Amino acid sequence: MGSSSSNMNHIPDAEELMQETGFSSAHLLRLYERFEFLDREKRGELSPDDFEAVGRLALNPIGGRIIGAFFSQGQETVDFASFVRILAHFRPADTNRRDGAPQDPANSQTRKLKFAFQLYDQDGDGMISRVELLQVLRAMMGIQVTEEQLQSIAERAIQEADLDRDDAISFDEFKKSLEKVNIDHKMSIRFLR
Ligand SMILES: [Ca+2]
Ligand SMILES: [Ca+2]
Repeated sequence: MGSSSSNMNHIPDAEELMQETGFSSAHLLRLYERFEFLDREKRGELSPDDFEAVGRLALNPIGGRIIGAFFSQGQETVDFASFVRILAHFRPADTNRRDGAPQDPANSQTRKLKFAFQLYDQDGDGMISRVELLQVLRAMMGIQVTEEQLQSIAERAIQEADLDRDDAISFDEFKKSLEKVNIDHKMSIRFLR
């Protein structure tokens, strides 16, 4: 621990970020190394192009949407603090809470679900429409399924989740339909453990 704390010095606002996101200093250092690696022009900020270099994201069918989440406030670049805040959604849930941990940390069940919901709700109106659902399904399943199969999968998903029958999935409905799914497991990045 003693040797890593000296390296922490060049990380801007390291203490605040650890407090806010729950990352340990070891995590933060690793994220900083990654950030510096991606920041090819050494500007202290990343552009969407820099993310394309992350092979795993490029291969992920909804990788483009995940990259988009880093730029959701319309900004063109991401600094280290924003980078860490977004990745905090992928931190596994705490088994034992530390004193002074944030009330609603980014890795809480609800915040993880909200993050996932936004990947579907591309127009940001708070509802997943049939079209938006189809777009994600199409991206995820690619050419393995026919348009007809896709439609019927979407139809079934909407019928199961759409409790108030308005033909769209609200966040509450999304949350309820995923209650049995282990979102924490699905939305954790192994290197953050
Ligand atoms: Ca929408
Ligand atoms: Ca609904």
